[in-house]
Amino acid sequence: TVLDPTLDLSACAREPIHTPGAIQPYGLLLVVDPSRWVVIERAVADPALVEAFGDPLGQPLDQVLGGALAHAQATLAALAPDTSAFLGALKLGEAGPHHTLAHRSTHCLLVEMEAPIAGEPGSLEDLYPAIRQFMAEIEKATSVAEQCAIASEHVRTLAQFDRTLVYQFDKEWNGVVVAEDRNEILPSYMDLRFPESDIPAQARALYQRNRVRLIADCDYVPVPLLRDGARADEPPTDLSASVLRSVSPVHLQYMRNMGTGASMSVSLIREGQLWGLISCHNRAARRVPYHVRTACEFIGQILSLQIALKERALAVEERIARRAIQVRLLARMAGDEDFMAALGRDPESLLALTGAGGAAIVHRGVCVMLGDCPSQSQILDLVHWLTLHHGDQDVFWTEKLPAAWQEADAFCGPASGVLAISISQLHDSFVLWFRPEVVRTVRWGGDPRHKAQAQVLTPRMSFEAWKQTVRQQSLPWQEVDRDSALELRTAIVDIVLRKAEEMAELNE
Ligand code: BLA
Repeated sequence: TVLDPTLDLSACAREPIHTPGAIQPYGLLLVVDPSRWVVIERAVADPALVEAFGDPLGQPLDQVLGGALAHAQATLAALAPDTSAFLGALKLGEAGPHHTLAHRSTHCLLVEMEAPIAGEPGSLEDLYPAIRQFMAEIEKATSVAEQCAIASEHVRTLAQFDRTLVYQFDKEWNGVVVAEDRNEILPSYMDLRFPESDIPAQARALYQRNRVRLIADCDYVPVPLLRDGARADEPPTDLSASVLRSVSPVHLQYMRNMGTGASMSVSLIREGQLWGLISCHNRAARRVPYHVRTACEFIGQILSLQIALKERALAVEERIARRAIQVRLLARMAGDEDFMAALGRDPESLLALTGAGGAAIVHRGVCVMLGDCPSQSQILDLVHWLTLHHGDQDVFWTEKLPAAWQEADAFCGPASGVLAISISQLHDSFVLWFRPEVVRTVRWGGDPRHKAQAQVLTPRMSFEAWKQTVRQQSLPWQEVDRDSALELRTAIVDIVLRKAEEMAELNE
């Protein structure tokens, strides 16, 4: 495949991969006009089928393929828009039983029939023991990483790939490989990162919708979808829901570069969003039987649910731990005349409250410093800047302070990240927490910078990991960190008010 080197990266996301006008050659696709029940387009890979049954184009569906679909017509008629139905394995004469799927879209009905695979399981039930085993194991996992590792192993055993990995997206849709199971045929990708453009937005949208995508052979010859002349000017048919949908030539080239003849991905969806993929690779071409794909889809759904549960449970544990720290700090403050100074007498708790490397308490011009901090004058400058620019905020945070305020360049070592609460506007009272610059050493699967240069749309020819460092940035402040800071602020402000009232009573 020769790829156009003048295309830019955004072109990746614009490629209309849902209307390729062709299918992969493992069966046949009929496009049916549901108002007339006539086949208006077709792609049939096996010429023997056309010979045996005649060309379906223009034929009424109930006559097509020797009546094999006739019994399903009621099911098809009842399909709601944007839904699919599995019609079972329909026997097509000599060509054997074809797993048949129907999808109803707004304008038409897609009927797909997959050619049989030698030795495939007869039913999903045959695979149930493997699924049950998976459920038993994943329930015992103590971390998300372990859950993903268990799923990788089970999907690899079930679907028999050389390598299975779990790929997790970050906020910017770059991905990192968080679990892997493999034999010695393909290399390890564990911990590697890949740029967002490797799985462009419209591809992610399709994976959000269809949970399993099989590309059985990166060297396949596409079978064109043919229509009669009267429909020549109609827009191309949307194959979003089609299992056999032909693949972007760019991605096929990418697979060849990776040394993978076949790939399958199973979507992991958490709270309605694509969280990641279970991505499977094989050196040689490989078809995965329908029931095996369904079992893998099921494993993907169970994994998604388990990840959500585990993340929630870990978050609750973390909140309880922070609450305990807060109680300790408040007890100390309550028993002390100078409550702001009291905060500084338990450095360990104050730092642990937000997971910081350093902290400073600034009150009436006095600055108490704990852990890893900028200098006193730098902290006072920072407080001045905060008062000027963020004085109306109870809480302020950033993980890129130098990006917001250039002077912070000078002390980004201990304090690339800052979380601050303002206690009293009147007295410039602040509590600040600092996080150090994480010169994060990141391994990328491909240098994203290359893509901004000449070979842009050519998938990278090398998977050499390279190191990218993220400068002047700390680890992000999580919601639990910010909430802990804000709760401490509320408690301190209460104390300040109470002290003020006590003073007033004394003066009466
Ligand atoms: C699809 N790209 C994909 C898919 C994966 C990747 C997993 C899903 C389909 C599949 O299972 O093969 C990428 N595969 C990876 C990565 C790893 C992996 C990162 O195993 C890491 C371990 N891809 C590019 C560029 C374009 C591009 C520059 O690199 C630009 C056109 C396109 N990728 C692209 C498209 C698809 C895709 C269009 C959708 C293929 C389809 O479903 O039709």
